[in-house]
Amino acid sequence: MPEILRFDSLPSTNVEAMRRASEGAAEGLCIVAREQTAGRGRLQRQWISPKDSGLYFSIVLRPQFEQSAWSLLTLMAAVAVNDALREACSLETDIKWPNDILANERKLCGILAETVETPLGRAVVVGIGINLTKRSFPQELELVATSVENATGRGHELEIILGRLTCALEQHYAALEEADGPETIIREWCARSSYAEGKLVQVAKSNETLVGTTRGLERDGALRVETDDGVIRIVRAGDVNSLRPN
Ligand code: BT5
Repeated sequence: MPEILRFDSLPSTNVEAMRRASEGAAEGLCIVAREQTAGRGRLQRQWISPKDSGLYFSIVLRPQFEQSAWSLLTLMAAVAVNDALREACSLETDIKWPNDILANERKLCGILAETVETPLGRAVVVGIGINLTKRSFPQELELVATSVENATGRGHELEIILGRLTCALEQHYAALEEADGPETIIREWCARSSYAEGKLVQVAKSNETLVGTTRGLERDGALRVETDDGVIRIVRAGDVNSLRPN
């Protein structure tokens, strides 16, 4: 069983896990909070985390494989969340590249991996926020967000989802550590994501926006997008949105 530390309230479970990692916490330490007052998304964005409305979770990892494969940790976590929700709530979800779990095309979960320097070497904290109840996001996000309660029509036990999630993380992290780990995780991710292949998307990058059709993932998890001129663009960062053909 992993060690799980529970808090009533934290600014951010990722910040707490990073602090503990920098103090030498072992791989596998999990932090769970009933609420976050400064929950973090990517690029200084916010993750809204009201009390007892979501699973706010972070885990400390100390990967021994080469750093070029660390970007796959986010994909590995998405695969684990997808499994945990199926097993605990009979809920089928989609994965939007790279880190969003969707139900009915709305965001139900976000994942944020951050690295931290520690006395035991560089560590990674993988943070996962899952909306459990209807109160987990404000009305202004109604068109883009959803929760397990919204998607299944009933409430679900946080502890059951947490139990499944830690098992699934353990299983898929072990798979990623194998020699063929990158291929395995990419295969598992593609099997669970409608965004992997043949999806018309718009990608907003920091300096440009491109439109094209998805053509699978690179070995490091980057998204391949074929633009109109037949060129394959490799996307390593950016926000992806599905476009429907007219
Ligand atoms: C993410 O960022 O989706 C990563 C979220 C990671 C949250 C977890 S919770 C546990 C751990 N501790 C932390 O401090 N963070 C992690 P990004 O792709 O940048 O999406 C952020 C955007 O999602 C925001 O700008 C909002 O538009 C939207 N958003 C914020 N809160 C939301 C919520 N509860 N449900 C759905 N969408 C939300």
